Amino acid sequence: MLNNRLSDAQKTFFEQNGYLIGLPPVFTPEEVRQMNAGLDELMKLLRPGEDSKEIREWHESSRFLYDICMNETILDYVEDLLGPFYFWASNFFIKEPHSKSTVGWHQDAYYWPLEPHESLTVWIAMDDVDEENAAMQVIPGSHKVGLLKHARSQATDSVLTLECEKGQFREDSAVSLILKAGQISIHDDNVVHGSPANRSNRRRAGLTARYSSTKVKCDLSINPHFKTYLCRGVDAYRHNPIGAVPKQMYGRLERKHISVEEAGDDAERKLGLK
Ligand SMILES: O=C(O)CCC(=O)C(=O)O
Repeated sequence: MLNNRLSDAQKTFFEQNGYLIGLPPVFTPEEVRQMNAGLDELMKLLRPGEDSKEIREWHESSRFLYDICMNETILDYVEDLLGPFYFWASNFFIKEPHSKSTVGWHQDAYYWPLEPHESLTVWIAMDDVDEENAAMQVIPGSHKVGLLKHARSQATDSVLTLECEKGQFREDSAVSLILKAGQISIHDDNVVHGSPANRSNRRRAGLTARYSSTKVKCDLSINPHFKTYLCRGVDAYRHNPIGAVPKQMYGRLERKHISVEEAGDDAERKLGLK
C-alpha cells in the first residue's frame, strides 16, 4: 500500500503547480486493452447521432467504469491530496486521428456548482499521449489566482463553450502532460488547462474521473443529478446525495449531467460568476 502514496515532493509539486505527472503506470497493458474493449461495449449502447461525449457519469450505470474510477492506487493518490473524499463524475475525451476538435483553456471549477473548490481530476490515458496527438496542456500555478473570467467560445472546434478570456495568463508557459497508456495525470479544479487538435494519425483517448473533498457541497438547484460515492475516510458533512453502485457491467444513463455550461447564464449569475 505504501508504494501508492505520494512523496512529500510530489504533494508539494501539486500544491505549487496544480497538476502532477510522472507516476508509475496505474494500469498494465492488459488492463488498458480491457479498458478499450469496455469502451467499445459502451459505444455499442450509443444511439444514432450520439458519440463518446454522451458517455457521461455512466459509472452510475456501468460497473466496468465504476471499478476503473474506484481503482485503489488512484484512490491512494487522491487521498494524499484531498483527505476524506468522494467520487462523482466521469467522462471520455477522445480525439480521433486528425480530429480538429480542441478543448479551449478553462478552469473546471468554473464549470461545476461546487463549494469550496477542493476537487481534482484524474485523467487516465487509454493511448500513449504526446504533443502530436493532442496531449492536454496546463498552465502551471494558475490554480492560485482564483476563478478567471470565462466567455462563451466562438471557436466551433472546441468541445467546451466556456473558455478563459484572453490575456489573463501566459499561454507560452503551458506544459504538455505526456503519458503512456495506463498512466494518469492529476489536475486541480482551479488550474487552467485545455488541449489542441490531434495532428497525428493516432487516436488520443482519456477517461476522466473527478473527486472532491467531503467538505464540498453541490448546488443541487443547478445540478439536481449530482451523486457521490465515498472513497476514503468518513463523510462528516453529509452534504450530498449518495449514488447506488451499478449492478450491470455496461449500461446507459438516460439523463444528462448538468454543469454550469449547460445550465446557462442564469447559473453563472446565481454563482456570482458574472
Ligand atoms: O482531455 C482533454 O483534452 C481535456 C480534459 C479536460 O478538460 C478535463 O479533464 O478537465
